[in-house]
Amino acid sequence: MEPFVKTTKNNVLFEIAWEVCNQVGGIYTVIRTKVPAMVEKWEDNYFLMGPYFEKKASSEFEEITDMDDSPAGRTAKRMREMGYIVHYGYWLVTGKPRVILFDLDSISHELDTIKFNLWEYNRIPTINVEPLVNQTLCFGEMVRIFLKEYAEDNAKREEIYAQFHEWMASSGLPDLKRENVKIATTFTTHATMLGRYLAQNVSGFYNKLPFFDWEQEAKNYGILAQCSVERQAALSAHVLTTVSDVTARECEVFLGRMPDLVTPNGLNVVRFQAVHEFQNLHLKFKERIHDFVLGHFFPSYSFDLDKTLYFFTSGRYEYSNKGYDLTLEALARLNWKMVQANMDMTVVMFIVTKQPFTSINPDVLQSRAVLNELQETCTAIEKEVGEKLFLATASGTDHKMPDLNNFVDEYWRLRLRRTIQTWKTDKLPAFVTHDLKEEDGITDFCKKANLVNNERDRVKIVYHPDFISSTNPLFGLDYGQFVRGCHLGVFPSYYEPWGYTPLECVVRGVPTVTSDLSGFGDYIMQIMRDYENRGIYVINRKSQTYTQAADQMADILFKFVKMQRRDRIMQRNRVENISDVFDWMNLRSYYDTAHDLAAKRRKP
Ligand code: G6P
Ligand code: 1S3
Repeated sequence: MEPFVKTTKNNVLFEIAWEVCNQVGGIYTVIRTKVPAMVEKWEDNYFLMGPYFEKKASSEFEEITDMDDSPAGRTAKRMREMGYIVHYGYWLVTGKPRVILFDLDSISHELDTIKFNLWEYNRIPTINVEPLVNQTLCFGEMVRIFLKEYAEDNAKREEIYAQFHEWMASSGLPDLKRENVKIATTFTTHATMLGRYLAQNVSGFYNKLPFFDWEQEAKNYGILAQCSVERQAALSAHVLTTVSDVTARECEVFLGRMPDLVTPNGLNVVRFQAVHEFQNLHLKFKERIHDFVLGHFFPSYSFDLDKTLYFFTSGRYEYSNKGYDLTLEALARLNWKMVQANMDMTVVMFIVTKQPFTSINPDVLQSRAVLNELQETCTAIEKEVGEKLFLATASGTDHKMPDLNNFVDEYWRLRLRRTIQTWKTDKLPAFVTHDLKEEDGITDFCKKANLVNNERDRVKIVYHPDFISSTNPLFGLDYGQFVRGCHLGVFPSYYEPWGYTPLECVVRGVPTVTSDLSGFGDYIMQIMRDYENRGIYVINRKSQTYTQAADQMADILFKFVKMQRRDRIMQRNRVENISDVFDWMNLRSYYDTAHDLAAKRRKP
């Protein structure tokens, strides 16, 4: 790795993304977690640019009302004088970088001209596109105007770099090139539009990849505008990067250019001083998950919580892309293996995603409420018995052990009896926690495979079609705490340019399953030999059939279930130890290389 050199005052970097101050998906994580490492290098010469959405900005943006006299501040002021609304301030995240947010409504009256120019100069067709695409075109144009103005004033005395992420930020990039604006540009794509669509819809996508006609397919799926912006941005930038070798192959076919380098994703890794601290947290949050499981399952039947393992998967609902299909298939096989082997272990699998629902299932809420009531009643009885026992023994004279039953009030006896009656049910524990608006691939599979929480099953399913947050009445944990409480994260994706979910497990010391078709899995296989021993299981989806992959995964899960607690603890230590590899303080260097290359190419 190159020795770290802080920037000189003559360099400035603008990083541009639709998800700056605007969380939509994974790119937000990339940008936000990378900030501290970027600020460390670029100091005050680092600026982010994003769209301004009042509601979102209100919680993470702080306007600098007294605009500073920095060059960027002056350009923002100039754009305001031109009639545009430009917000300039701080992004309130770790590193607190300066950020420029563009109000898209302030340029929307120029949309027809913007579209005309995109066609005229770049052959990008944008007629009749959905409103979101129109917004991105407004954003791209405001970015272009800003950068052009900025470069006119400053290019003579400093090297200006611009880092664009995805097509949604980049419709102005082709014109920056055409107008020969003196900025060293890098375009990073985090997926390709066509890859996303085709992987979901065409079986054998990877084998067919070299033979797709991008334009024809873009027309088929009605995404020609998005694909054209993406392609032109990729072709216009001085440097093209993507997040993994997996996606690099798509770039060649769909964008007509092989990336110059791969820029893998990291996190802002904060490790505990004391190694055992994350193990303690695992125990703490596992007990919170126990509470949910107790309330959810025990009214119907019980099992030994000390011999229960928590697996989970999470992400957007893309049934086959995210590998939910393979996960369920492997779990059905695991269940069969565990039942055959007469095992006394139980696996509870949580599937956390987002699907339309009307409300939390009333039965699920009810058992949660009854559990709370049971807990309160028991605590009250415990207190009453404790106090009365103390008094009786302290004041007693006959040296006899008092009868504890006499210390419980009739009121509390009755209340406990009633609670126990409402507690027990003949129904099976629900395998979906919410009332879904429609059945989906997950519910269909569970019903067909009869994986519906029968008592004899060793694998139980809790399908939670909503993302987890600390205000959630079922778990009362935020996502990070929930991950810590689990034993294994399961993400055998079919289409996943990078995939943060397994990495989020690694940094919390939770073993994980990934696949060799995901960018993360592919990267791990390149940099490490003993990844499996360290708790990262990579399913071979490249060269195996679906059935073979399901078998491989069921074997891996079965092996995991047979591990002793001591081995699990040691494995968690080993997996957590990998964290530093994915710290942006180390991975930023890939972006540094890209930016250096862009600067070299910009100069004639
Ligand atoms: C952590 C705690 C231990 C606990 C263990 C449970 O390591 O520090 O005190 O016994 O978790 O591990 P398990 O894999 O059974 O949840
Ligand atoms: C993309 O977000 P997605 O979930 O739509 O970018 C992420 C960040 O690079 C990446 O982790 C993910 O695989 C991509 O698919």
